[in-house]
Amino acid sequence: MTQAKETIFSKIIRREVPADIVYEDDLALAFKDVNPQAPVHILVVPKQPIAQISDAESQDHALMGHLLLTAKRVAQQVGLDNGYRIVINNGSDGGQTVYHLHLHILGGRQMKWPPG
Ligand code: DGP
Repeated sequence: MTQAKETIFSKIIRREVPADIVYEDDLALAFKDVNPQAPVHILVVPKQPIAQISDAESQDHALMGHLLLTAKRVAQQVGLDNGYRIVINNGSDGGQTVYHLHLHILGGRQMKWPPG
């Protein structure tokens, strides 16, 4: 695993920058996206700063599973009973802008396919 450089998400995790936090455990934090693309738009981040999914290695196996299950749990918690989308943008072509791995939970409207 390549250690990520410090990003705004590390500051949110340390509570140095405010965010609307909806879930926290030992390994992960979930908070509302500052620029929502759907009525519900929440980010799930590992507290350990992995830059992007393409940097994750076999030793991160359990953490990757935990992040997915956390996204499911948070979606349930906020009442996305009609469905939702989980997105991971990876790298420049993937549209990633913050290089601290994060899962987007998008919901509260009908999603389109293919995505832009
Ligand atoms: P991505 O493009 O996948 O790297 O998504 C980064 C997301 O992070 C983007 O949807 C906006 C969100 N974001 C960026 N800075 C902040 C911040 O300071 N606070 C919060 N809550 N979200 C942020």
